[in-house]
Amino acid sequence: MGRSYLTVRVLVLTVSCLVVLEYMSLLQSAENADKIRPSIFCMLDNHGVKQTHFLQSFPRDYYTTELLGADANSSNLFLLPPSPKVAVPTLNVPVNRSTLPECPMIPPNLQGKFNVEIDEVPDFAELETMFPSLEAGGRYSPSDCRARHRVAIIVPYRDREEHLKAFLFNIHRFLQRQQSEYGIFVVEQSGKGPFNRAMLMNVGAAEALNQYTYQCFIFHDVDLMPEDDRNLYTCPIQPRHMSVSIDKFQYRLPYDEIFGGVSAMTVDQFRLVNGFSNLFWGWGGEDDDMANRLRLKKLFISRYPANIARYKMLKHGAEKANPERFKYLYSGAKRISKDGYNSLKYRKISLELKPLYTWILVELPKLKP
Ligand code: BGN
Repeated sequence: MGRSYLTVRVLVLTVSCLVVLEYMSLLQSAENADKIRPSIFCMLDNHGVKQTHFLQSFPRDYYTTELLGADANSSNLFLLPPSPKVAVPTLNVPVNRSTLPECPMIPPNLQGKFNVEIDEVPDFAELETMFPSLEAGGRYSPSDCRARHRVAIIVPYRDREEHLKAFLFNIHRFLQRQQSEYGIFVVEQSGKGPFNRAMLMNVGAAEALNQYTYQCFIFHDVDLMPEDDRNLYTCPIQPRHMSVSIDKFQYRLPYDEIFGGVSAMTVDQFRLVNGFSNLFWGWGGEDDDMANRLRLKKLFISRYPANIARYKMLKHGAEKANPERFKYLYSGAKRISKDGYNSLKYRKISLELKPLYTWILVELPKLKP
């Protein structure tokens, strides 16, 4: 009786010790995992399985820091002569922020979902007084910490002044809450011919890099207003499609490969796929061509969860669809190395550092396929 009682006690003690040991080792590994990749959002995949979504778990200098603006002077990329001699202002070298502490990974003043203001937008003169911390050209960096990424927001544009006003009103407040270091580049196509959204984005990339060592681009339609500031406009590890759920599409992704609306790419990713094709004149297909380029170069489209990556779309008339888009989409793989950033040509009519944005007016030539 006495011996078996002792055996039971020894067994209980041993099991308790094992449980405590296991618990401690679990705690340890969880702590180490957090050190490697701090998690911010939790997502559910299609099967309802919980996945951790990692944002910016990489250092600030992860991206190429070489002066990519030099590209614009290389033989591959040039302005169509004769280009009128416009004084090209460049931005001042930013104040030395290296002594500031790095901004926190999760910006402390986020609001989450907020009401997008589209009905009562102040006029430009008033808007310009509302963002005193902006530098010329619509540049911003937080004053009390060093932003984690340098982001160029590229907005292809023509003849949508009301949209531009609403966009600027909403986006500056949004990005400043995110403690982002950014510049806004509005690239306007001159003339009345078919719009070439993709080529304007190539121009925006080249011109932004001429100004500053941006690490990534966010290509942004002017009529899309983000509705939740947890949708962080940071440099992505894989190209990120940002406008996942839009009110116009009942907040549903129209199809898996869509890369239009708002999308983010690092400078390196952009260069790897040779930017956008220059051949898509009129509505449609240029974003699908980019999705094909990403796949060809073994990059993946990443997305934030749909309840966060939400957008309101401003109303506008339908643009004329490009009847040639199917042809160019099918032949895209053959052209990736010669049609894109390395074959871009444009005539820069004007570049102005306006208070709220950098305005670049260009004439786009029809390039041979
Ligand atoms: C698709 C367009 C995209 C556009 C989305 C959302 C084409 C190519 C034909 C296969 N693609 O149909 O460019 O972003 O709709 O509007 O038209």
